[in-house]
Amino acid sequence: MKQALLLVDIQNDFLPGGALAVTEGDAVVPVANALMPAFDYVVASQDWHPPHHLSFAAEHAGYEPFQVTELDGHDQVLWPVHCVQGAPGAGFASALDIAGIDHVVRKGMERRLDSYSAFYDNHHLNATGLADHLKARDIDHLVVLGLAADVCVKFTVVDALAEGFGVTLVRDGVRGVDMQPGDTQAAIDAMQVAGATIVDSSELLTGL
Ligand code: VGL
Ligand code: ZN
Repeated sequence: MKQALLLVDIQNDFLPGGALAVTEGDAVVPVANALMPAFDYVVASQDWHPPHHLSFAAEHAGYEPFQVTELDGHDQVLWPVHCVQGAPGAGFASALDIAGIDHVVRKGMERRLDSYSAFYDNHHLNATGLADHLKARDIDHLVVLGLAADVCVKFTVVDALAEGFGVTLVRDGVRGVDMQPGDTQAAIDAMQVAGATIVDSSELLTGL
């Protein structure tokens, strides 16, 4: 079994003070930094939207962030403008040890199409190439943490399992948006039901 660490969207806009701030989102950074040296291969995803991405509420007259609209026949949650390509908010958290990252996968670049998962857009029309990239390196197990637990982490983990990867989710390495109270716990439960193993980072670090 060859494992990789997958850091999901640990970007400034998802940290306190950011455009789409996740409560305690900064708490995942030290967990990521502690785990990185224990892995031979570290992948990081980056939400990477064009300036007028249609997941932004600002692109829809009369809509506010966190409302839902329909886009190309699918429900689309409307978000604050976030993770615009090249903007500071799209950058990795400044406290993240980016020198430890071996490969970056960017997603959400198509204006009409959102992409929560690091593997596929939300309608599974296009692959990001991450699955092939990992399989080409004989990686068959992913240890996953990052932001947001109930959005991009959940979609990434579900797709990873469907692609045949084993998945370990680091419980203390995720935080959620919680648009509804309890969303984060429900997401963790759903990832476990889908086949992920849930651990605390301390369980991965003992014996190192
Ligand atoms: C995310 C909402 C919109 C995430 C990305 O990274 O969880 N959430 N875009
Ligand atoms: Zn986004």
